Amino acid sequence: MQMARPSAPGSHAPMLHTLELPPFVDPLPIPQVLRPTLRNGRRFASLTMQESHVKVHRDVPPTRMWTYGPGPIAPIIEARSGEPLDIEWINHLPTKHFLPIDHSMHGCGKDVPDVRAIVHLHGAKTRSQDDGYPEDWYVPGKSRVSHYPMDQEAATLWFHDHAMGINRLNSYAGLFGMLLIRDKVEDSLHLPSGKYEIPLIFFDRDFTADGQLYYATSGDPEHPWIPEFSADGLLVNGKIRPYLEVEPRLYRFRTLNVANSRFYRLSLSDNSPITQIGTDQGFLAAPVQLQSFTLAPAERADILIDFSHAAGKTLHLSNGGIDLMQFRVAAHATQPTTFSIPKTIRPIHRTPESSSILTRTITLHDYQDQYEHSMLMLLNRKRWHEPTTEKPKLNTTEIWEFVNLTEDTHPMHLHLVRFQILDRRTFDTADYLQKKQLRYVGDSTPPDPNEMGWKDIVQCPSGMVTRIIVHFEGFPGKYLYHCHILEHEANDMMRPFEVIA
Ligand SMILES: [Cu+2]
Repeated sequence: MQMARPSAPGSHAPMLHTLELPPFVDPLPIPQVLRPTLRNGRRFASLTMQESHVKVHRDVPPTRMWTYGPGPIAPIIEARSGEPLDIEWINHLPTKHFLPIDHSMHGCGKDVPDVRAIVHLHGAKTRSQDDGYPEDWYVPGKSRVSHYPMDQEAATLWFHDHAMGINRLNSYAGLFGMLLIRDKVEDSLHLPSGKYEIPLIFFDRDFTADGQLYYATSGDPEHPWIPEFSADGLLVNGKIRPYLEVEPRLYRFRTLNVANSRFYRLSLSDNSPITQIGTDQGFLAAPVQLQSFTLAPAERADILIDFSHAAGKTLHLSNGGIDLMQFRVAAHATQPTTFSIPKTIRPIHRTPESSSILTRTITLHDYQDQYEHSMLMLLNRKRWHEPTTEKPKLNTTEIWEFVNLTEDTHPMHLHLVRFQILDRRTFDTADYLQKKQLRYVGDSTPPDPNEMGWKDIVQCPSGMVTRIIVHFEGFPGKYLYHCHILEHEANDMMRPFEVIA
């Protein structure tokens, strides 16, 4: 078979050469919309984690995946600000896992069931017991109802598995989806909607020659964990390099990176402008015109693309040099378009540094063996199970500075809260490691214009101090913060924090 490549490290399976598959032969799947229904006077939705068999490409046999719902990708849940919502998450997965579990990982021993799951609604302001704490996992046959107050602004949220030590595999299997919160500000903007508003969910996967998911291992059967995962197969909404037929008019795309480790740098093949109107936690104060934008794992960008200049043409959304998907622009729009890009969107008051009552320094470490292989990644040199050290008081504001002593950019995420990025600044890492002194060697740089909104992920580059300002509001209780590279998070770049009433 021409598509079979010999084998990947740690495996004997022949692999699929996904980059040799003909691109743009499958239409982009559009996930169904799930609107909550009223049950006993409360808004309610239910989603079932289940095994499904999904066609990722015309020429690839169906792939076993684990998804929320029967489709190739979870339905998009539509919620409204101010309208509380209960979601029942039913675990109907098989009892045997099909991806390589590392039983030496924290909370991943042979004494716990292989298949276990817990859902975190990323970006939601929820009580601790509804947040999807990693140790609150449950097994097939069980379910759990989580309550989401939706006391927050319009934004692109997403849900994914967060079970201790195994969510990198559960998410890789397909356990993720998008939830949109809408509000009156959004209504008043009259943005493209209905078939002109399209979710784009990016991820990468490797496949064996028979089309099954392949997750690389270290080659050591006792410690199969790998420090980072990136694959050849580039999927959008569950298809490898699909196409989308569009009209020559303005579209809104809700983009989300659900890859385990991969960062995307997205642009249009003809370099036409992309207008970003929102980020992780909702609208920017004003639109930002971009030639390209980066999405770290878990980041979202709410973007507008105007195809009216490209009637009758094709163009591509590219990641670096590779076209991820194709837009086929029709010669004519089906109806006159009345949408225009707003000049301003919603006021965002910058949180003054003077409102912070405490600065916490969080160091990021990568411990390597003699061959420079990563063994363990930690925050403040502490493992997940060590006692909680970050205990912000409810309704107070703090500055958190992430001191990155590693060679990677880490997308750091805090549960419960939204925050603003203050700045980034290069420092002398050797000095810090030897003398524990923070000596800056560059000027501080402000966040990029498209990072000036409310965020819940911050990219923390190597050798820099990245500062955010956070108002801890909502609920007291135990939450967590972690790197959103799922391989890092599992070993052990994740720590609890507790909001104290
Ligand atoms: Cu990381």
